[in-house]
Amino acid sequence: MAKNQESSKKSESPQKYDKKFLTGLLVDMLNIRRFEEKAAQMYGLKKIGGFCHLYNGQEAVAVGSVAALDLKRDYILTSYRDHGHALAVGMSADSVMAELFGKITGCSRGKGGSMHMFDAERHMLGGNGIVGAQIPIATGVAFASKYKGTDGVTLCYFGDGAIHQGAFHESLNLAAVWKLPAIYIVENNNFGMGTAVRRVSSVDDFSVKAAGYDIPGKVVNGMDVLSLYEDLKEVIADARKNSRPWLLDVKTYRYKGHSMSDPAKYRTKEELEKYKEQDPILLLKARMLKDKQITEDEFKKFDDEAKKIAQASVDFAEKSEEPALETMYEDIYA
Ligand SMILES: Cc1ncc(C[n+]2csc(CCOP(=O)(O)OP(=O)(O)O)c2C)c(N)n1
Repeated sequence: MAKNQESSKKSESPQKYDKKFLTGLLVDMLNIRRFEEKAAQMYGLKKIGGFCHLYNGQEAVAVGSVAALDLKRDYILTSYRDHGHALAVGMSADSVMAELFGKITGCSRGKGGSMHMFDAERHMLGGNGIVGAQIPIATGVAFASKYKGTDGVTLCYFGDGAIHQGAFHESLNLAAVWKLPAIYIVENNNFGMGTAVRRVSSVDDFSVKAAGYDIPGKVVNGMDVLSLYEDLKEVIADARKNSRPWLLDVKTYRYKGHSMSDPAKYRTKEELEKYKEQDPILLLKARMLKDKQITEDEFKKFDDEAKKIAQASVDFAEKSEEPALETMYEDIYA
């Protein structure tokens, strides 16, 4: 039977990584954080309609895992909390913000909105509004990679609420039987909307569920981008080499409410502050400062640049046109 693993990488020194690589991770996380803050502000100004789920606090998960991929052959799919994943694969802030604004220059031509970021060229096969919908789709993508012999792996991100959907069981069973190179990543942020995970889950550690499919499982620290990157490197290499699925319980935390309409009264300020002490951006910054791989001035420069990119994306979205009325009947498959 496949054995589960606990991440042993708690506080690796970043010294073995060069400054360029670490700066890349830091800048990617900063860009997501500042983008999400700007999106929240624009939502408040009613520039963005519909649902909007922010990724603040969870940045290390998308950034660290995408950094471990080879996006020429690998794919990712995720839930409606998808802005961070879109930016992490290199989609422009302009195309993501314009999508939030419902403009024709958005990545889904303004027809998808917050929950439907998509970029086939960059192998980001979408956010999904239906909880857990991406799990069977990702399983199919992994099947296609195996069938075509591309050696590609598929990362499928979903929440701790989604793991209780029947589609999870059906998908993991098939992925195990067909030995598919799919990595199922529970972004375990402690809550499914306002419901704490301990109130709805029979287990604390989701990786134990891997045993039910005879596949390997692992608990991963989702606040430390470097240890997550290292864990994912190993898991991806194994899934690619041995063509087999994995289940990862990635421990993370969302700073904002479930969506823009949620004041998050179901948790204490103290709990939120406790998690913010291990903020993924500040953790990496502290390590880089300690190892003299960044200065406070450089950090400020990157942060200012991230704010500029977010503001520029708003300017771009504001200036863009809405989809023309006749495009209403385009992009419809059924
Ligand atoms: C099939 C389905 N049921 C219910 C909903 C309503 N809903 C939207 S998000 C959500 C909570 C999911 O939480 P989780 O999977 O933990 O992801 P997170 O929001 O924490 O990222 C629910 C119940 C939905 N969109 N789809």
